[in-house]
Amino acid sequence: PGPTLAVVGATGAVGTVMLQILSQHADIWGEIRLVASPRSAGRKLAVRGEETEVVALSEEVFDGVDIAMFDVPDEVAAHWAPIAAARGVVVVDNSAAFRMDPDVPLVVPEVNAHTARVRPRGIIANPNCTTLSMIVALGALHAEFGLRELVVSSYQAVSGAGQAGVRTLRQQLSLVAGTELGTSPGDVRRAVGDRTGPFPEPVALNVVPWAGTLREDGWSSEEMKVRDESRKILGLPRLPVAVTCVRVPVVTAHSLTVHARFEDEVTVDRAREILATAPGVVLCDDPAAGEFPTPADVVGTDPTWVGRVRRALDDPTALELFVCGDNLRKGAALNTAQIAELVAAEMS
Ligand code: 11C
Repeated sequence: PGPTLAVVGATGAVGTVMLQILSQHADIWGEIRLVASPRSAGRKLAVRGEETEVVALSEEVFDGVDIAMFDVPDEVAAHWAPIAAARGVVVVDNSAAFRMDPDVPLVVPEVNAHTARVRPRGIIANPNCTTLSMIVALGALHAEFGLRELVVSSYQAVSGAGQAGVRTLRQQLSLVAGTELGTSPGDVRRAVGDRTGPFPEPVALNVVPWAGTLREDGWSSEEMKVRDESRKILGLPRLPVAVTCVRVPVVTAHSLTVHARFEDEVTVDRAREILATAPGVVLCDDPAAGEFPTPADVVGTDPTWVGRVRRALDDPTALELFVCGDNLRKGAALNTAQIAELVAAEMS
């Protein structure tokens, strides 16, 4: 049989997509153990067509496990990932707890698969979903053109904030549907009241220029993650990155506008060739025919979709792009599964 896999956080928004992916991908695993908080223990979830009972997180749950995927809050991962690693488990962690640790590789298989082999702490980190939604396309362009600067804005779906984010948007939409709201200052806010869930402002009929928690000088944690993680994944520790993260009323699939400046002059034709052939990227770019990627079409798919490829009007070394990807699939569960499959291949 193949390696034994534990899915820690099997009942969350990302865990749920993970079970679908494990059921769709080639079945390389021996036992798959589903793990969650004691609150969810005893539930039965389908994986690979079999009903599997969820067990409570404990030290013993890692006995005999080869690889564990963690989709749990930062503080839970910070505590439990080292416990699992100390028992000989290779942990693939989707929290922010270890991403910037120099002894933990931050892996996107299409961009830096080789870094996954060196893992002094027994932990491999999976990037933030916003970074992941653009980095496969950027990695392909960087490999040929040499990236020198990034300016990005995100349009982030509510499922980035987990099941609570999705519940909040659905509830708010039901409160504003069929009304005349959205026509005078504060009317949406009054209709929504304190039902803003994980967001600081109403997200229905709105855009919210905020994701994550407050960091120094007015930056958000999400913005710092996009900068720090992009630098680490691309191996460009001093890359200038300007980023603004925004939440939009989309259930799933993050989008970003990207201004990327390169070493030398670039052509749109060559950029399109690179993007059209890069693994994990789909070029969807025919504005004359009204074709560009949008979350409504991208949700539920695996690739990073790229459209609106243009050369910057005032800088022949820069490109403008619109990038869109499913934040729960490539943005989280799929990338984690791909990393776990890389590690499993080492073991076979
Ligand atoms: C969001 N990207 O959309 C965030 C959620 O560091 O993995 C993921 C947080 C993280 O809210």
